[in-house]
Amino acid sequence: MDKWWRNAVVYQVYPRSFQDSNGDGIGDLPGITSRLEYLKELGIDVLWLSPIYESPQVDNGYDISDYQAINPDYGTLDDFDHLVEKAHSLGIKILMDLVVNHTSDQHEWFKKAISEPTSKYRDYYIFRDAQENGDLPNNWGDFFGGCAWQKDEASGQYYLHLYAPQQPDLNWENPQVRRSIYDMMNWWVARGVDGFRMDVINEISKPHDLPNGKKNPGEKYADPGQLVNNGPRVHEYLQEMNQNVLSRASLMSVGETPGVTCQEALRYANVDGTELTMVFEFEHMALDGNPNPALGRWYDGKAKLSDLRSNFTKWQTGLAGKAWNSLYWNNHDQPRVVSRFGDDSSEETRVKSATMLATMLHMLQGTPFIYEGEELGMTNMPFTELSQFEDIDSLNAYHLIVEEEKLASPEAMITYLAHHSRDNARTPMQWDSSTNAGFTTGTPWYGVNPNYVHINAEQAMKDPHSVFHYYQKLISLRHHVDAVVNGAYALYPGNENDEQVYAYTRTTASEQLLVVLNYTGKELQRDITVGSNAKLVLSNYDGDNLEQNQGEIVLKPYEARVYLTQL
Ligand code: TEU
Ligand code: CA
Repeated sequence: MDKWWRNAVVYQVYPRSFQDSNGDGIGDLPGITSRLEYLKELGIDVLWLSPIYESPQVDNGYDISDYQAINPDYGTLDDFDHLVEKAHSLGIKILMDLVVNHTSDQHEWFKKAISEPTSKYRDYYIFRDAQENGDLPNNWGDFFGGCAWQKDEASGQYYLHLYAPQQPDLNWENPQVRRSIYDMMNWWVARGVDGFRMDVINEISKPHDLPNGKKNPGEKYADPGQLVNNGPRVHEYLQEMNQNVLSRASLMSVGETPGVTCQEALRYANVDGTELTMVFEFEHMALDGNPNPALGRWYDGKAKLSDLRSNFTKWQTGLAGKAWNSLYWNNHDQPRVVSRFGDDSSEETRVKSATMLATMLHMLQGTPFIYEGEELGMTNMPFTELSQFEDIDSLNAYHLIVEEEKLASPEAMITYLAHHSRDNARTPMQWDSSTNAGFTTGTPWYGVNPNYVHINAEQAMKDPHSVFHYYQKLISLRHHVDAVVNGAYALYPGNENDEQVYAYTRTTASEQLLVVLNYTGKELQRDITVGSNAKLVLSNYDGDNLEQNQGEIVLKPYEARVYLTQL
């Protein structure tokens, strides 16, 4: 099988916020098509489209009402075909978002499940009676902070939803459900797509008797992740999907897998190719959570370098040779990386820390994912009040944590939301310094970050020192240096506990990369030996640091260096 995705770099587009073409303030498919040359210029190989299907948009498209139709806000199937055709002509592959843990409650299947409870569609979902004492079927919460059960008033039964009540979970135990999903996937493959990014795919298999979960003190509902992540039949289902769809066309498949461990990932993303080609793990996204577990990720602290390093090291060495990693800092669910792990407080620190963080990630082994605007060093939005948030998850969290459970003050929670809300990723792409950042000629569906006046693609493409040009170089290194793709990962000797500098090597039989990163805004000195035949192939500082050295290295604030040695 051709494992083309191993050398590839993926770019994620959030269609609503990328480019509007008709002035209605909502990004759309013709808008994306019009920006493909920009992506080509950046150098990416694959374009991942967040959901573009017909959807009531309760969760911005992750609630699908028709898997084989395009949301009219985004265009038509013709627009889609045109996008695929043009992307392919530029050598860009297309990755579709596949959301099959749940549908929208407006999907035909669910509407029939409710209106015709004796029809076969009832068993497409997970309905249960209340317990004899009248209690809910079990104590699960949903991942958006509510209860996982919603009452169907007509029958008195409850249906399961791991996300919003408008996102009922599909019953994967039902072979007809699985068959319909594989048929739908093959329909998209026939239309030209090159792979799928699979939403919460490790949550599709629920434990058969839906047992109660353990609750943390003070919590109303049990976190369902402990029971539904990596459920009993998930590997069986994915192998079946692989045989019916994925392996037939050398498709790339990346499973979004919250709560996945290295051990589980060895199965999902095994090199034999019997399940998926790679997974998204979440551990490095959980290193800056609140010290109080009841507040989860709602916090404004920074991750320690030692935690990031030991996590990367665990995954790099854990999967080496046995499974394939994906690499990401950002997506539509995460705040902007430069604001989160870097420093966006000045133009200088923004550019240096964004490029340092990019180097940290892109020189690792795996397939890197870039989220729209990350290549410009786009930052978090300066949110100051609740009315500015839009995302269902953020609004629910505020309601629950501040109003119901009184675990945080309104002020503290706004600070946490501003730091960590998914809305930070969803502000419109910043193309140029014209009104609305060139995203739309109308009124944008969501506010543009005011810093678009100086942080935008047009400006970045003109500036040789921009974050954009640095990403271009990282991508090019991956395409041209074998060690970036295939080199074995190792920590630089003695680097294990350094809280400020991260240094690692990637080695093949014929070459070695040395990556040195200053995680701080301070100038630092380290005892790192760079061989006399090492060539500096990338750095985020000019001139003064390019000299060879045999002993002490002096690193400027947020400096990143990559050396290549032929062995
Ligand atoms: O997100 C799932 C997800 O990232 C987690 O927040 C999840 O709720 C938790 O970790 C479970 O342990 C995906 C999509 O990326 C997101 O945009 C959707 O809202 C969600 O699924 C529902 O489709
Ligand atoms: Ca539009």
